Amino acid sequence: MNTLQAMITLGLDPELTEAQRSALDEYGYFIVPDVFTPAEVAEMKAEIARLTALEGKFGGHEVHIEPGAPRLSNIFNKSAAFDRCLRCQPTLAAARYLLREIRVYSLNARNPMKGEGQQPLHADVPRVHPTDWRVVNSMVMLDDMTEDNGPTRVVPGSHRWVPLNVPDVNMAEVSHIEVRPEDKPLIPADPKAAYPGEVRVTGKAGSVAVINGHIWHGGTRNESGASRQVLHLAIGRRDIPQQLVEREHLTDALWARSGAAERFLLDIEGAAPKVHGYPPLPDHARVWTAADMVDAKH
Ligand SMILES: O=C(O)CCC(=O)C(=O)O
Ligand SMILES: [Fe+2]
Repeated sequence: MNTLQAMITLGLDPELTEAQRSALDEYGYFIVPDVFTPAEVAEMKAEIARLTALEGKFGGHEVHIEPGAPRLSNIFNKSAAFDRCLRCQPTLAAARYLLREIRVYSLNARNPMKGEGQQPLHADVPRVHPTDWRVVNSMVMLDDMTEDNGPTRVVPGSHRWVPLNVPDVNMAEVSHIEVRPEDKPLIPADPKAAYPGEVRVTGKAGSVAVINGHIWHGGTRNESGASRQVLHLAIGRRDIPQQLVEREHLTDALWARSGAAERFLLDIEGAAPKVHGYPPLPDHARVWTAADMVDAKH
């Protein structure tokens, strides 16, 4: 199996449209409406609610817990409702275009609470040379994402700039990010503040915003308090470590229901299920705050 074959097997067009490709190249993102139907969105939302009730304050523990923005991680292994994310054509086609051979990097859910959710501007992954693209991320909107319920902000074109405030869980082998003299004037004094030219990404439930994972972006404060349930469907270059190593968390159920293409995309081919029943919750979990991400640099 390879990436092209997996997409063909799943019945997906492996190519971006010309407009999507030029937006991804030039601005670092594009938005596609109506990728998922209302019924599909409703099923995924119901499953998020069920898993959130099961996990409570530990939601997100496999990666990190974010105060003010309840998260869930490892959700392919926890529910069949998200299998359709492996057929999210715009994300997969963008990832294939930018990264060539790909696999799932992670699938997380995040819902900022009223008055919470402002993240520092960051890139999800480091980049050590100009064409070292590592991750394509996407926001699968399970609610309408509006100007005032904590939409994702992006800085168009910043995918070509220095990787900013990369979360430590995503640094892989990179221990130092070089800041060239020409990068210095771009770096914000306060990464949580509005940045000149930033855009709030909005869309109806069922839309998907696809971003180059190197673009400067972040969650914003949920002013209205309206639910803003979003999945982060992140696809990585196949030689970059997964954020969540799917085979380490593999459940019997996911193994049993997946076909060859799904197993390739999750990188669980030849794996043996390790988790029988619902994945266990820890005694304690790593809490991560936006401040940690920036403080770690100083
Ligand atoms: O949920 C969002 O709007 C973006 C979150 C994000 O960028 C992250 O957690 O890395
Ligand atoms: Fe991010």
